[in-house]
Amino acid sequence: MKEVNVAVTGGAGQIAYSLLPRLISGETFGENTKVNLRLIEIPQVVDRLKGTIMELIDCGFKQTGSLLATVDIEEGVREADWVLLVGSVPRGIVIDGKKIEERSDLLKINGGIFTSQGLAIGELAKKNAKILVVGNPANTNALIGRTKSNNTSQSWFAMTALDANRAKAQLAQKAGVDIVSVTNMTVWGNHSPTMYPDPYNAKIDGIGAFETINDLNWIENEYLPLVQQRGKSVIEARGASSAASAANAVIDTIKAIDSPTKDGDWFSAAVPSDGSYDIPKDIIFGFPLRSLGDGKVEIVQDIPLNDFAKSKIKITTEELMSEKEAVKDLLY
Ligand code: NAX
Repeated sequence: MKEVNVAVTGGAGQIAYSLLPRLISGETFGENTKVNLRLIEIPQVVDRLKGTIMELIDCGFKQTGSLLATVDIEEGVREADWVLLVGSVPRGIVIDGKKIEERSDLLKINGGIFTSQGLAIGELAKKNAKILVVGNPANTNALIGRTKSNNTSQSWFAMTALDANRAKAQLAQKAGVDIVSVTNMTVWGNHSPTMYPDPYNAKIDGIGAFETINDLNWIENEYLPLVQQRGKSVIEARGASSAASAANAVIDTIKAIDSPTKDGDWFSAAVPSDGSYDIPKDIIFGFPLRSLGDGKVEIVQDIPLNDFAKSKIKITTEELMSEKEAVKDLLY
C-alpha cells in the first residue's frame, strides 16, 4: 500500500471528530493508501486525543496507519504530505481576563499560532506538502502561515468548499434539482460574510444557473445572504457551529486538489493571488480552480464578471486587504 502522512491541528475539536474517521477510511486518499495521522493539540486538551485514537483504532479500517497525538507542532508536521490546520482560537474566548470579540484581536491571536505553525511546516513538512487552513480567519491565517513558511514549493489553501457546497445546495433547492446538477461554483474572496458565491457563472445541468432560475430579485437579494449567513443560521439552530458539513468540505477539498478536475468544471478554494482578476498579489483569495491531478492547481482565467459581481468582489477584496493590514507586523 502507498502511505500518506497527514497532520491535523485542532484534533480534539468538533470538526476533527467528524473528519478523522473519514481521513483513514479509504474514502479520502483511496482504498490502497495507508494514512499515518498526526493529531496536534494544545496541552490543556491533548489527553483527550488518547480517547479519539482508541476510537479510530476501533473503527477497524485497513487503511489506518500510525496514529500519534502531540503538542509539538514540529513533531506533528515532520515529513507531512498534507497539513490540515483546523485548530484556532475562537471568538469569545477569555484571554488574560479579556473577552476576545474584535476581529482584529482574533486576527492577532491566531496570527501568533499560524506564525509558529508556518515556520515548522516550511522547514519540516515535505517539499511538495499541501496545507489546507480551516481555522478562522482562514484566509489571513493562511497568509501568515505561508509567509512564515518561506517555502514556495509547498502549496497553501484556505477552505471555501463549505461555502461552495452551501451555495450549490441553495441553487439546487430553488431549481428543484439534485445538487450534482449544479457545477462551476466559485466562492470569490474571503471565507467570511463578504464572500461572493457566484450565481452568474454557476451552471445547472450545463445551463447558466441564472437563466434556469430566472429570478433576479431572488439571486441578488435573497440568495447571497442565505449563503453568506448560513454558518450563523446553523449556529442559531444547532447551538454549535457547522462540524459535519465542515469536515465533509475538507474531504471534498483534498479530493478536488488531488484528482483531475472534470472537463469544463472547476472547484473553489482560496489560494495566493497571482494578480488574476486584478486581485492584489499574494493575499489568499477564493478563486475558481482546476486541478491537473499531478499536484498542480491553476486559477481558471477569463470568467466573465458583470458589474454586480465586480462590486461584490471589491468588498471582499477590501476586507482581505484590511485583515492584511491588521497583521502586517507578522508578514515579514
Ligand atoms: P473547536 O473549538 O471545536 O475545536 C478547535 C480545536 O482547536 C480545539 O480543540 C482547540 O484546543 C484546538 N486548538 C486551538 N489552538 C490550537 C493550536 N495552537 N494548535 C493545535 N490545536 C489548537 O472548533 P471547530 O468547530 O472544530 O472549528 C475549528 C475552526 O474551523 C474554527 O476556527 C472555525 O471557526 C473554523 N471553521 C471554518 C470553516 C471554513 O469553511 N473555513 C467552516 C467551519 C468552521 O467554522
